[in-house]
Amino acid sequence: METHKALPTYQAKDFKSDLKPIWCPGCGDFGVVQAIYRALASIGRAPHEIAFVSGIGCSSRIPGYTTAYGFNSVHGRALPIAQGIKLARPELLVLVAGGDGDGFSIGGGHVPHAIRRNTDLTYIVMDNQIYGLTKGQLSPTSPKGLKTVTSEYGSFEEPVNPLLYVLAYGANFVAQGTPADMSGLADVIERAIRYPGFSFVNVQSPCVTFGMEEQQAKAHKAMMKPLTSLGHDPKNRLAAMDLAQKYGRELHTGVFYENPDPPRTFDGLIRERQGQLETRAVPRERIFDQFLQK
Ligand SMILES: Cc1ncc(C[n+]2csc(CCOP(=O)(O)OP(=O)(O)O)c2C)c(N)n1
Ligand code: SF4
Repeated sequence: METHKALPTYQAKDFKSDLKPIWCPGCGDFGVVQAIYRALASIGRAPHEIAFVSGIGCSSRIPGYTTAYGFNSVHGRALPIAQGIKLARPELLVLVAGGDGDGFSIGGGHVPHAIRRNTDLTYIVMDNQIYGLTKGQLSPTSPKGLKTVTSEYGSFEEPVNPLLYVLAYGANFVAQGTPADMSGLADVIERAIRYPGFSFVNVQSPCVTFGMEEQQAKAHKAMMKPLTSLGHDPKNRLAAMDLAQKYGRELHTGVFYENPDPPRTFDGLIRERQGQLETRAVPRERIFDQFLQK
């Protein structure tokens, strides 16, 4: 008689590494990593099947606190590295994380290209509206008027709106969460990971040391408006963009946009082309040349 071995199941604790986080007590990133553990347990992939890439910043320490393969890489360069990993090892589940400075300042130029290329990965930004690691300078998402060590008179600049930014460039899965609502955050991260293609989660993650009062957990609990309670249809990109314009004034949580008809992924198209060339017995080293010539 044939016997079937039960597939291994994972719990949140299986994704927690032995490294003790060195974040300030109360930092929102503690909640984000917990939500990631929960989401990964639901996904059910083994830690060794996950590559977790980050840039540089307090939030970019996150891969080290998980049991996945981690790369705390270079400031602003997590996305190109992660795309390279996915192309070289398509069977891996690839996660990318970092701060708003990492993603929308020094790394901002990579975001549109990662979106239009549509490599299958999940990008989680811990948006605390400040540079945490370097001790409280203005970040691209700092609100106008914010006084920091680099803006004595209050910031003169309009902030970047990460939600509108990624929607405008055509991202097919866009969500927002806060660690003040742990199960909601774990849920959107899980849905983002399950989405085939580039997916984006903006996390309003409080910086308790340099961040604003309105950006702390207590304020988030009072402000939070789940998109489901507004009757928002996540299949409607224009409605998502309309809501995203309220970034900085309202705290909407949940899925803004999920394209119900996911386009082909870059890694999928490359794999398909490689398969065609391999059946025509083209030497492996020439596969990429052939692809580029077309
Ligand atoms: C090329 C380069 N430029 C600047 C820095 C200095 N630096 C390190 S982290 C950081 C910004 C951190 O802010 P953010 O990305 O928002 O992350 P947070 O620390 O707030 O989580 C900067 C400017 C660096 N490490 N490398
Ligand atoms: S400085 Fe801010 S972002 Fe960095 S660990 Fe402390 S609270 Fe968190």
